[in-house]
Amino acid sequence: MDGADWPGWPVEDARRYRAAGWWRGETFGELLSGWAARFAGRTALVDGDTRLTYADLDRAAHRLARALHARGLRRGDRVVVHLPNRAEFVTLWFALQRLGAVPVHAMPGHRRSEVGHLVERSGAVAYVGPDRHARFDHRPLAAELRAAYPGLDLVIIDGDVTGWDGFHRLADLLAADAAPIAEPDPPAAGDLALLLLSGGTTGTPKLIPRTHDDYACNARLSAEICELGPDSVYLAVLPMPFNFTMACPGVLGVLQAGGTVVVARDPSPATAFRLIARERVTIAALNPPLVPLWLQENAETAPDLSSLRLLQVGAARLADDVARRIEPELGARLQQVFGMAEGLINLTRPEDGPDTVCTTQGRPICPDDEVRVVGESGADVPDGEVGELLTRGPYTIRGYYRAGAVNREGFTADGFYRTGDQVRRLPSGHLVVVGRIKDQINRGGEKIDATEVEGHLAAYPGVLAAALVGVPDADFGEKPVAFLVCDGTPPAARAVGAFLRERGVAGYKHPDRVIAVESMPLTAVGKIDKKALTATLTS
Ligand code: OOB
Repeated sequence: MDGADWPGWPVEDARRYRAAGWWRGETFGELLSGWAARFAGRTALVDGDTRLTYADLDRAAHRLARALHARGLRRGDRVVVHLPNRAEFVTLWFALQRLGAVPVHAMPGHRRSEVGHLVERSGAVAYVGPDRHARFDHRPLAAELRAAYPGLDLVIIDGDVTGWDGFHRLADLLAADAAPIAEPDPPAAGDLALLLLSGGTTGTPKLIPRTHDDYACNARLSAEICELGPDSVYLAVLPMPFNFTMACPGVLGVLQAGGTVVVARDPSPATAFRLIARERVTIAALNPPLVPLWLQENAETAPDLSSLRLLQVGAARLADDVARRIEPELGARLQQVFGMAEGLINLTRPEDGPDTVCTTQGRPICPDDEVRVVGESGADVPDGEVGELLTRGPYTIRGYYRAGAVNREGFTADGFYRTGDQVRRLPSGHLVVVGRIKDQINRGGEKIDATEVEGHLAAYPGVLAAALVGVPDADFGEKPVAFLVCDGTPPAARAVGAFLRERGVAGYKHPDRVIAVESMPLTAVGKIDKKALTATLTS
């Protein structure tokens, strides 16, 4: 463990997690070798016409690891991975694991501002992206990043690199027959395996250090509860770098069970339904805004969803009445998923009754997950009462990566992560998410750090003060709205969007509406009163 960069678990806790079998001392590189030996000829991955067996995936990851090593990549190096859903994401991920290099998960929608922070904060030496995706050319972005961060000297593009000096083609590296790694420096299970980006609430994105031991536990326990096995076929609808899609149980949970991952290159229900019928998909994971789209497309086109047994929904609050329609209309069981990149995963269980499944967000996946629900004073509240959720456990981080003082706010002195979520705990241990105290907007699962966006808005010419708040939205649960105090004519939402795009801010963070106000309402302690701002729209 690298104590200088991130706080690991106290020795006593680590010993306990190992003794209980939550941590098994295996790296993802070793795990892939084991799966390849066990499930060799079975299909691991399907992406369009590409079908990789476990043996194929193992070989491809091995070959790519050698090629990356030949380009100078070493154990501990951080690599920003900015790939959308495709088989190469998985191959690359395992190639990095074999080397002990650390993928830094960027989301497909992230742009220069977010990816730049990832590079800077992680000290990444390499960037891997597609040539173009969703009408965005990643190559100028990669060139800009390379110019801005001298440490970033390796750029790998999955696609065309013609005219881009010094960029490597991922396909060439995958095909390369590089020499065996002369002096392998294999990672250990307690090492950093990946860095996830936190939704954040402080204006500066925080990186989440996950180890082989803890992340494998996350995936394995999720897979056990979802009863995955070699016959499971998982449809990856949400972005694969998202923790939900990656490990809850997602790609890693399915692979450790010997099942098959089917890649959906776009999240539309039409694509999903075609793949479900063709590949006999048994499990898929969605965020709440996708659910009504699935229900509608299902009613209109009557697709063959007969293979689908489990539909996971999470990342934002699923409305109870939408939840109740899932099983009758789609014929698949619902599972609610309340998780976080920092760790704790809550799932409803196969044995839970319909009321529990439709109205709660599940309960922790590990018996050693510790959950506290505390009031403002910091004291625990009784079951049934609302408080902030604090948690600690074998796959929940004890601090962010290279975060220093920020960790003292985000975690209690005895290592509990302050989730910023307001929940009620039922006597059964199930949690109901009722709100949050963090200054974040959850746009249908995509998290927006209000402070971060306000920093950009304040730079808009003539803006004297800016506040970003989440307002209720029928499709997304909530959407960001900007309140601005302006010197002169206030800008239209479209102009603000163009400004943010120019600054490299991901599109999902752009305010849906811009509302000019004379002045900001303030709370008793002089902070902008966001509740009062929201009330002006909803009253
Ligand atoms: C998942 O992870 P993150 O890191 O993008 O966001 C975590 C936050 C939670 O603290 C909570 O505020 C919200 O997202 N959230 C939910 C929820 N699931 C997540 N709020 C209400 N209901 C739910 N079911 O979003 C994530 C990670 C792994 C699995 C699933 C989701």
